[in-house]
Amino acid sequence: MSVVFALATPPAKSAICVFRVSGHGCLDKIKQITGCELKRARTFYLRSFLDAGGGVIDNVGVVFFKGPNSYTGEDSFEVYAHGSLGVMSLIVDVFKGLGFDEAPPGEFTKRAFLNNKISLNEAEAVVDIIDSSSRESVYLSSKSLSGTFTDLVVGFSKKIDFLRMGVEGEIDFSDEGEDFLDGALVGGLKKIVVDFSLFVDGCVNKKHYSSKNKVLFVGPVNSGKSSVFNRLLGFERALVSSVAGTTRDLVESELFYSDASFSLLDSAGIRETDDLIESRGISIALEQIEGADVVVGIFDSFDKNVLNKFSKLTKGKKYLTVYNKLDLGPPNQEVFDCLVSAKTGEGFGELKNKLASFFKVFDRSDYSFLVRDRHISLFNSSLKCLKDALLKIEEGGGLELVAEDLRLARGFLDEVVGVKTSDSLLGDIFSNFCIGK
Ligand SMILES: Nc1nc2c(ncn2[C@@H]2O[C@H](COP(=O)(O)OP(=O)(O)OP(=O)(O)O)[C@@H](O)[C@H]2O)c(=O)[nH]1
Ligand SMILES: [Mg+2]
Repeated sequence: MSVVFALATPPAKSAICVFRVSGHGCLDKIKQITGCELKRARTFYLRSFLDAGGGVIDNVGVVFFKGPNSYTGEDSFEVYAHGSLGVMSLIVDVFKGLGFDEAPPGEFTKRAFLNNKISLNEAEAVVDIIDSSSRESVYLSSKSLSGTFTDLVVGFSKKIDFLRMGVEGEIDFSDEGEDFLDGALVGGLKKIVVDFSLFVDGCVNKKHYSSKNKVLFVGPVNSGKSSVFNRLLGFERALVSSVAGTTRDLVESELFYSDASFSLLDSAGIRETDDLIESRGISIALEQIEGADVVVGIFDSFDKNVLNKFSKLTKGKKYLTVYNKLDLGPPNQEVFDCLVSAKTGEGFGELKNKLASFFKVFDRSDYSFLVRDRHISLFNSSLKCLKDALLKIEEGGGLELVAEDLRLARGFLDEVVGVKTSDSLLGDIFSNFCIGK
């Protein structure tokens, strides 16, 4: 395979940037890059990084790994340089000049999989941990990454193989036309159906787990929606002004709080208006209610009609009413769920807690592993085959058919760990990675 390189850190100004290089022959080039030979693998060397003419670009850290004892399983090295855009661009030029190719997304992990360093589901867990937006999903992904999940799947595969060997044995020894299965094998099959069902129940689909908790702010104009939104985020994301109708477009930002991440959406204040742009903004706000998980109504006064109108607009969604501008005085009715002042910050601890309480946090012990649609579908197919095998035995079906069901059940599990995987599936999986991973 060709030598590939990639920037593993974001292409932005930072203290340090890290480049990865992998592929046969790449270690021979280190001398050219640093002007000297590095003796020991896995040792951090401080060296000069030289351009093609021998000019010093930067003082960098270099570590090399000798395959197969590397992430990719190939000879590889990493360069830790100062994180300036100029340095990054010059290093890229040097690598290109040496004939290295820019790595496509996921190339390093793909090579690790192809070189049997990790299973396919472990490669997928690498993406999951990078994508993790909550603490819980970090723990769930790291469990898959550590190999526990693979061990369990491989363990089930071995048990299925063992049962199939038993069934095949019975086929060889059974009297002509008389199919009979040893009670221990039947018991074994029943047990694996139960254990495997429990395991599948213990997996949670990444799609549901990582879906963003959408919190939409609505309310009359000038009630302080954008101010509350900004105060929650801790910075001035949305424009605030005393002019009614300031917010037109939808403004979105992420908030991480209490083990979960939220997607906060500030919207245009709702009122009757002749302004075309403002009324379009109001329509967008109303459309967003449908897709929101929680709607937060922000008000700066008590008006029964206005409150009723907003309550109706939320169409049965989870709804929190917030009275803002508490610093100017409390509301004249105690009907609000939360009282805050975006100006002073009063009441925001309670508001955040109330928001977080709307979202169920998965219990790590209930949901043991984070899986994808691909895994769920393979698990269900495998479980169906196991159940079919059991049914056939109980109904006195042919042992050949039972053996075939077990073979199929095992095959689906092979696909989970990537024993047999099509090139197009690999393409789909690895194209979702970041560059440099
Ligand atoms: N005293 C006081 N003023 C506030 C508070 N929150 C917002 N304001 C003021 O109220 C005015 C409107 O604030 P915004 O945050 O722009 O209100 P909005 O609901 O987003 O307004 P639109 O986008 O126009 O619908 C501004 O002048 C803010 O400074 C508060 O807690 N106390
Ligand atoms: Mg606003």
